[in-house]
Amino acid sequence: MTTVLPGHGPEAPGEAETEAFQAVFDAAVAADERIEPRDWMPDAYRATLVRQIAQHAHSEIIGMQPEANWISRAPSLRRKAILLAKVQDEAGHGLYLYSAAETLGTGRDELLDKLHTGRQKYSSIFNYPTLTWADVGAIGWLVDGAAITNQVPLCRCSYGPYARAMIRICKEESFHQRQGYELLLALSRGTEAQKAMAQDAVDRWWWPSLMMFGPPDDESAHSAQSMAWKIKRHSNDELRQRFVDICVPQAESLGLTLPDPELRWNEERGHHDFGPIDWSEFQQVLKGNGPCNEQRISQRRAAHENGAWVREAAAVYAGKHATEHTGARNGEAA
Ligand code: BYC
Repeated sequence: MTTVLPGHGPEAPGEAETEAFQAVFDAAVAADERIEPRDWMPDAYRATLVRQIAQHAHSEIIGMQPEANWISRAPSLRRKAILLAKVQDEAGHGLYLYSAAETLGTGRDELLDKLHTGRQKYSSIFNYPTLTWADVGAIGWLVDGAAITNQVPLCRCSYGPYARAMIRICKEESFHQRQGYELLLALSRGTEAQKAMAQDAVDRWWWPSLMMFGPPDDESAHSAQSMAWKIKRHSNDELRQRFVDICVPQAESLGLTLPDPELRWNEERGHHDFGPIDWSEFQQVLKGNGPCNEQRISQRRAAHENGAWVREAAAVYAGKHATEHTGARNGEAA
């Protein structure tokens, strides 16, 4: 959809004009059209997108930490190369998403500052430690698997730049999920000790992976509005159920079990029933009391501070080039 927006013209829109723009926006959403950066959009729609995209971007870059912990200790050159590429992909995902947030008028510096000062969240899942090599497999299989389940519908998000960023991210996440599955398969077909290590990792990552989908629908503050705006296409519980249904047969093929005695197929519902999730643990992690919250954020702040010289050098370089180009246009020697 492309409309000229109020706020982009010389005068602020009047009430009638805003109503007209709202009607155009509502019709575009109803017709499954994409809203683009220069289109008019309600302030609350913009704020919700910035909140979700920023949280998503922060998750990608914080998510590099637990896996990066194993790069230097990967058991073979092949595994090291794969893990390096994966962690690098996560950085790329962060960049696409910060760029998508920028199209909404929010600068990357501002978003990073909010992350560093605890005013914006990142996914709860990255506050858990990676204790063994098998955790790299469990993250790939379960965490990336949950991410894909959640993110494939976001490729149809009503906001164009976010939807388009998600297409590439999902392709890469699928590859990440397969490498995790393949890693766990190798361990589960290995020695007894390797199989036990794989099982232990799955036992620890299963429940936090289910929490990634967010609170239950009746406690989800934003779902109803985000679904009406077609930012979210499915509720948290729907996607969580979809993920459980996908994982059960995959766990069987891996020769591993999922740590839930209540997990069973429900013929009537056509889905797997599963046991209660410990939402108090989720709330604690969100409040900053997870096992690794402090470590993750202090490492992120340190990385940002240590990278200051790169940002400064890049700004000077860009400034120099801008001057050279202007000079060249004016017929001066560079
Ligand atoms: N962790 O009303 P709700 C990855 C918050 S990256 C922390 O249901 P919404 C990967 C929520 O923000 C994975 N906070 O919210 C990277 C809200 O708080 P505020 C990240 C959570 O937005 C590297 C409150 O709880 N994926 O896969 O409608 C390596 C109420 O929730 C969480 C995305 O970000 C959580 N798990 O739905 C490997 C996907 N859940 O903001 C892998 C995009 C909820 O009011 N995001 N909260 O203070 C989404 O799809 C949605 O934002 C969510 C939550 C489904 C996560």
